[in-house]
Amino acid sequence: MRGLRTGRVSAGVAAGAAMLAWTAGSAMGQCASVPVGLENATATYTQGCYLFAPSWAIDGKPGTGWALGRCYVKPEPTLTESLVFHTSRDVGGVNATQVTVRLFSGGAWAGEGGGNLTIGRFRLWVTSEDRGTFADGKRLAGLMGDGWRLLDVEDVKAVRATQAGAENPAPGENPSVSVMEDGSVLMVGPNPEYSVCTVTSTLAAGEVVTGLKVEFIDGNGLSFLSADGLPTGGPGRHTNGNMMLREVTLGESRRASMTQQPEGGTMCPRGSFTLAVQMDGSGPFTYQWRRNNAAIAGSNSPTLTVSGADAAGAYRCIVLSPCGNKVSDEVVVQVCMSDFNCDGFLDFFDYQEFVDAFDRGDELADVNMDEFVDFFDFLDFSAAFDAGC
Ligand SMILES: [Ca+2]
Ligand SMILES: [Ca+2]
Ligand SMILES: [Ca+2]
Repeated sequence: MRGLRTGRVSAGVAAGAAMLAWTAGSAMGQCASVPVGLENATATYTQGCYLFAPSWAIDGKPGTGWALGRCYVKPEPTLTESLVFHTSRDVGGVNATQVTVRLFSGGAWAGEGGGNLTIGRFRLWVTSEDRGTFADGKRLAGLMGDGWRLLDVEDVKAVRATQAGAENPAPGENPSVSVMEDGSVLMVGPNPEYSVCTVTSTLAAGEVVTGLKVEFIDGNGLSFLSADGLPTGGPGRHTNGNMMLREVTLGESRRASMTQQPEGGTMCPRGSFTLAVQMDGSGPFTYQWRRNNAAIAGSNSPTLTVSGADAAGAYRCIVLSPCGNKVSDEVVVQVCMSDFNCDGFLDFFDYQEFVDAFDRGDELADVNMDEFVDFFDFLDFSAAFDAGC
């Protein structure tokens, strides 16, 4: 017995150029940010622990939030408090992945001279650690874990917001933001009652993120920090140290990559053969399979099943998405006419069954597909059998 061969060829130069032209003409829209769930919120500290749970910063409700303040509980102020989350799924992929973190904060506090509870200064961290090592859901002194990497701030903006979290209500002046030497974001300028601060960063190719940490740093209005030389006016926690974080959301724009290439192979005349690709990325993906460089009508899924004696050819799949277009390897599907009984082996039974069909004049024996069963079919079959397919 002989096993059947499989084949794969590299793309021809001319065919490849045609593909790229076709692809470039089909560019799609923006690479949108796809939401990623945040779970198991844990904080080092929560003011009024049972009134402002960490999980309230990820409950999707603008009216609830996690509150931070030291004045009522801690006799000695600390510089930072942190809030950590699991990501509900791994973030990042084969290619560099853009991530966006959006922090909605605010609320007015009438006491102690008044003031708005927006975020003044914060840093963002990510981790690739096992989710069992951080973010245990505790409201106080939660598990913070090790192995956090400071997220580079590529772009940041801060805008006023409504009580419901809508951005840029008119009229009014937005705060501006700057990135400090320690990687923290500092909001300066007018202090709106509610604000949204959005940070964009990019994960390295292959980096997989399992968690997010928001580290809040006092930066404004607190006398013990004035030595920092930071602006004393503008947005930031209330002068009594209070801050209300209402919602944190995370999004990713995962660049497209093809994680599974199609595999060529050999099928028998009455069998079928399935080709498949697999994509990684934010999607959505549009698939188009091509045979011998011509689009196959209706072949718009990640898999393609071909059948029939004329299925032989060179195949590839073109995948379009807002986050990148990909062209698969070109692979060859061969039809092995001498595996006459379609059992995947070439042996005496194939020969016997062909001869039987030939003697009957059965159209199955018309291996050269000229609609006659004659001596030429016999020659073709014998040659294919001798050649191994
Ligand atoms: Ca909330
Ligand atoms: Ca066989
Ligand atoms: Ca024939």
